[in-house]
Formats: sequence, structure tokens, C-alpha cells
Amino acid sequence: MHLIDPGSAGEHVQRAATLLQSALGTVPVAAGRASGRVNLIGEHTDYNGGLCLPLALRHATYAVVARRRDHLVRAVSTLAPGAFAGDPAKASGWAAYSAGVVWALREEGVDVPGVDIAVASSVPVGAGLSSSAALSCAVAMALAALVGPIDPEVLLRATIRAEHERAGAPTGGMDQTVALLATPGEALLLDFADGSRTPVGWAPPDLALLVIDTCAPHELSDGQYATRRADCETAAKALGVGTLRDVDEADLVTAHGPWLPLARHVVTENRRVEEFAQAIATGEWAEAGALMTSSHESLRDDFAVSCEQLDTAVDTALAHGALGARMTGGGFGGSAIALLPHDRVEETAEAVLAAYERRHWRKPRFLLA
Ligand code: GAF
Repeated sequence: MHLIDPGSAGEHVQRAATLLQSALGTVPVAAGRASGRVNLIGEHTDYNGGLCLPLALRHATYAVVARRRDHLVRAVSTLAPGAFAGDPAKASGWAAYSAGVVWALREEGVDVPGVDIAVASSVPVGAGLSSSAALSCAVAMALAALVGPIDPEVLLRATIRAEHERAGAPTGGMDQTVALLATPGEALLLDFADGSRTPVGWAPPDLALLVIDTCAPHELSDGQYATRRADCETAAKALGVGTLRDVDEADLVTAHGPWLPLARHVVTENRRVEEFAQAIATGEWAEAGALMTSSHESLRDDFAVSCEQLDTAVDTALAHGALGARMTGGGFGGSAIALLPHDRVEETAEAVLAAYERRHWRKPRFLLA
């Protein structure tokens, strides 16, 4: 079984610098880094004013930049063919997350010159591990290194604006927050109602967190994500609250409406995040695992963002001794995580590989968080 290696910062920066020189003929003068993430628990809660607990991976994206004499941007990546060249206000698709950050920082009032950008990464793309936020945040960090310190809150707003306004994805802010503000291996308890961010120790003794990238195609994800978000807003209105965070779990017992399962997921998920944080603080790892599995069931049955590949990964991990397992990130494909004894990692990964092969699905990939 092969585990995707995070590689070293030096190696990735060198790859990006080599690309900048070979593709665009310029020499980098500044570099930035940002982590991918897994979310331990608290899914589809950020845009509902709720709680989540993402963990920064050692797998990261690195951007290098060179100053230009004009105001244009050119951007290349070791991961995507072709290049963006032009006015960053016109960036879309992949370029929204690189050139689009230059546009967004200027919108935020930061004087950013024209730049050439190259990126390299060890965050698997399309795996639900926040490769997009790692990209935009690495570019933001490189630009901050180029022009002088930029307030982290400005960097955060700019990377979120690049995703919302240039890429057209109405995401909730969890991914950029952890990419910019957490150090690798650190978990952050994020409260989207009061804006608090609390570092949480994540050191499960003798346990590993196996990430299973299902490699399931999820082309429809953007539209479905936006629909879920809009439906949650409808649910909040129907319940007479600002966000679903404000709903009392007891009130859902008598509520009716097609949106009820969505509301139930968000309300119970916020509770699970609190219980999970408490469980890991007191070393109750079996309880933490059980909460992860309940979270998955709620995302599968109530929020309806799982898929067969994710369910199979979770069920297989549980059958091979995982304390808990769940999908992580937006869903509809992407990755699952499993909390399991170190000596079960190999066996579990082999079992997932075999289960996927039997169903003629794409071969999954693995890494350790
Ligand atoms: C994606 C989004 F980008 C996040 O903001 C969050 O909503 C997540 O899906 C689901 O929890 O990663």
C-alpha cells in the first residue's frame, strides 16, 4: 500500500521555482506555504453559524512569485496544464485561486504589483482535502512575503472573496481559516457564530488517522453544495432563526418541512463537535470515534452528501477495527477519514482497495493525517 508523502518544503519550493523559470522565464523572489486539511468533525456547519474542528495536514501547497513591471498576472502550476496570463479581475476556474487572489487583495486595498506565480503541491487535487484553499492561501502568503506584512484577517477575507467572487463557489470559510491560521498537525475549533478560533491538541495515543481519497468523480459537487447552502437558509427562515446554529434540538421534534433532515444534521452536528472536543480533551478515544461515525451517518442519511464510495470506505474501516470513521469535507466524493490503531492501517487500506476493486471503482489513494 502506498501512502502519499507530504515531501519537504525545500523540494516543493524548488519544483515551483524551476517551473517559474522554465515556463515564464522569471526568477522567484518570495514564497508562501499553506496546508491542506481534514475536518475531524463539524461538516456543513460553517455557513450555518456553527462549529467545526479541522486539522491542518503536513501535505501543503507552495507558491513562488516574481514581481512584474506591469499590473498583469501570469500563473502556472505543476498540477494543471496551461497558464493564466492577463488581468487578474478576469481570472476564473483554476486561475481564480491564484491570480484571483491578487485581484481580491487589491479589492481589499492592498497595493499588490503585477506578479508571475508558480505553484507545486502535495495536496491531492479533487480529494476533498481543500487543495483549492491551500492554493489560494499559499499564493496569499507568497504575496505577503513579497509586499510586506498583511493582516491575516485581510488575507483570509481575500482568499474567501477569490473563491466566492472569482471561482463562484459559495463556501463557508473553514478551509481558508485552517489553511492560513493552523500549523501542520494542529486542529482548530472554529466557532462561526462568535468568530473564535481555539487550538485543540490532537495527539491520539497509538492511533492513526488514515485518509482515504475515494477518487470518486464528483463533478456535480459545486451545484449540490450551493443547493444545500440555500436549503439551509430556507430552513432557518422557516424556523424563525438567523442561522441553524440558533435552533434548539428539542424544537425539531415538532417541526415539519422538506428541510427538516438538513436542519437536524446541522443542529446535531454542532452538538457532536462539542462532545468530540470534550472527548479528545479527556482522552476518551472510543467516544470520539463513535461521534465521528454518528457524524457520517447524519451526513449520509439527513444531509445526503455521501456516496457509495465514501460509505464503503467508512464501513470497511469500521469492520477492520477503526474506532470511528466518516466522510470529511463537502462530500459527493472526496475523502473519508478513519481513526484506528497504527497496526490496522495497512490491513484497512488493503481491505478498502479490495472492496473498490470488487465494485470496479477507481482505485482509492491513502495518506496519513
Ligand atoms: C467545503 C467548504 F469549502 C467548507 O466551507 C465547508 O462548508 C465544507 O465543505 C463542509 O463542511 O470544504
